[in-house]
Formats: sequence, structure tokens, C-alpha cells
Amino acid sequence: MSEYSARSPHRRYNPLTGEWLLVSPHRATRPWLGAVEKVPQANRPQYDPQCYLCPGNHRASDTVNPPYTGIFVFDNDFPALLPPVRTGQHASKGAGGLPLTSAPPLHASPSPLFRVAPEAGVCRVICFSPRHDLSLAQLPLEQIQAVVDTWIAQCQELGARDDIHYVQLFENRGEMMGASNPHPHGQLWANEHLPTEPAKEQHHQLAYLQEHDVPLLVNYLEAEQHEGERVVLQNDHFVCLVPFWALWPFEVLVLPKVHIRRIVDLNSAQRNGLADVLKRLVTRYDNMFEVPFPYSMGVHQAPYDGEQHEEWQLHLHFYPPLLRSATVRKFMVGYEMLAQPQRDLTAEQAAERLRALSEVRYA
Ligand code: H2U
Ligand code: ZN
Repeated sequence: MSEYSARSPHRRYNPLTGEWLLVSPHRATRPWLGAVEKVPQANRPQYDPQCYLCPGNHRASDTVNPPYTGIFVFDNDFPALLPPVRTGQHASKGAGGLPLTSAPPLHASPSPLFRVAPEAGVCRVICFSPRHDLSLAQLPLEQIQAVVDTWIAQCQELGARDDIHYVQLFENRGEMMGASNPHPHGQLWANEHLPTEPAKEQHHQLAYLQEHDVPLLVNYLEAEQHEGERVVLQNDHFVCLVPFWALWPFEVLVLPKVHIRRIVDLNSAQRNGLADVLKRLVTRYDNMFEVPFPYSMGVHQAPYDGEQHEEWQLHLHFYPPLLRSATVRKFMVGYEMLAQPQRDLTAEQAAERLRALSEVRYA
């Protein structure tokens, strides 16, 4: 970054989405009167009889979780997507007349202004551990490796289905991000049509590949390694960096060091390399304000649609909302909802803060 743009308002371009954001570094010096207190930590038990994810407990559907000891995957009892109706079959109904399968939309209008299309799919919940009190950062490395292996097994299974073309793996962590339960867990939603965010990224990655003959994120990582100032941590296989175009204060992009289109293409050393950077990154996050750092994270990868997708580079996004303390978050409101996203802290400053943190968790 030149001295000028490091201190003056400027725009930065996100080549993955084609969107611009406003950076206002001069505002970071303005007086802050808000709270900076630490939040008292509730001590969670290893097992919570009220938790619907703990082993042996009842879920909403009246199902009982098995006494699992490792990873536990189940079909979401309140899925956003339903299985497709097979040809010759009618949409089936469950208790109370609620649908069990996805039917074609009833309201089809000839107007192009009222477009509607059917969507079917699968939603699953993935418990990362039987322990109610641990988070991704606190799990032993072997358990995080098991999470990565489970993600891969799920993508292999679902990606092989004709009616599924995309698998979105993600984790919402913390009440601030809408997570319903502190028990360590993530989700997957898999469906036929490419969702909006990966579709934007696909569009821009494809255009870049056609112009430069190298995948966008492969070139990008090379340039970031050269500049160095936004890199947070790395191992032999993966790099965690604050992207040049980061929106969220401590946003991180996790990139493989070689070209890999889908998570299922990782070899065993790369899988363990991914588990290693995940543990180290989330530990640094937790050390930032000495609280379990809330975030939404997820894997972006090439669709499972039978095409090559040379343009795609596998990556993970971490979008954490916290800004100044355990309670002061960044809001995407006002100008950001109506005009464009904006940040004060630069990506370079955020990377410096993250680099300074320990990889040994505060407690
Ligand atoms: P979140 O914490 O990220 O919301 O994920 C929890 C998911 O668990 C949520 O999607 C599901 C919710 O639908 N769930 C069940 O499948 N069964 C239950 O008994 C409660 C919650
Ligand atoms: Zn639990």
C-alpha cells in the first residue's frame, strides 16, 4: 500500500465478486466512547442435558441422538430444502400437512418480473465433537482432521448425486451470528442450483482464467505472498490472510498453496494441513478479545456438476463481526446497506493485529 492510500479514503475492488468497498483509514483515529469491557464467560458443562446436539439427547423431531463419540451428522429437522419429487410421484406430506418433498411452484406467472423456480436439496447438521463445552479452537488437532474428513465424505456422497450440484459447508459460531446452540457444530446445505455467492465468484474466476490462463486465486496468493503484509499464518499446504478487499474487520481468506478445485481433491497431507491452519486461526481469533470469537465461516469450491471448472480455486471465508471488543461489533447498516460496504481499519492493520496474537489459547 502506498502511504497515500494507507491514510486517505479510497475504494478497493474485490475481484472475486466484482464489488467495490470504501476504506476510510483516517476515521480509525476518531474518539471512541463505547464499551471495551470483558464479557464474563459462562462455564459450560461437558454434557448438557438440555442440549439437542449432545449424545443421547432428544431432538425436536423426537429422535434420540446416538451415544456418539466422534463426529455426528444428521438430517436437519427443520431443513430449508426438501428432497425432490421423483417423476410420477406427488409431493408427499408429513404431519400437519407439512411437505416432506419439494414440489414445483404453484404460482407460475407469465411475467418475467415474477420469476420462480423449484429448488430441492439436503440440509444436514454436523456435530464436531460430543463435548458440549469445546469449540473448533479447543478440539485436539485429530478431531479437527476428523471434521475435515467428514466434510470431504459428505461432499463425495452428495456431490455424486444427479440432483445435487453444489454443497455449501459452513459454521455459524456464537449468538451474535445467530448460532442456536454453543455445542460445536456446523451445517451443510446442498442443492441443484449454484447459490448467489459462489455463482458471483464463479463468474469472475472464469472471466479471469479466460483472460490470464491462470486461476484468479492462484495468481492472487502469489501476489499476496510477495507483498506479505496481509498474511497471518501458513503451513506447507495452506495460507490464512486478510484479503486486500476484506469487508469484515478481521475477515480471513484461507487458500491452498496449489491449485485445488474441490475439497474432495485434497490429499491426506493437505487435509491435515487444513485442520492445522483452522485450529491456529480460530485460536488467534479467540485470543483477540479473550472470548470465543463469533464468526460465520464456510467453504467455497467448484460445483459438483460433472464439469471440470479449471477456474475454481478451493477456499474458505471467515467473516467475524467483532470490531473493538467482545461486545462492539461492526454493523453492515445505513450506507453499507444502501450504497456500499465501508471499513475504517485497513486490511493491513487487521493482519498485523492477527499476526501479533498467540496460537496458544487464553484458557
Ligand atoms: P445453527 O446453530 O447454525 O442455527 O444450526 C443448528 C441447526 O440445527 C438449525 O439449522 C437444527 C436447526 O434447524 N436443529 C435440528 O435439526 N434439530 C433440533 O432438534 C434443533 C435444531
Ligand atoms: Zn451439547
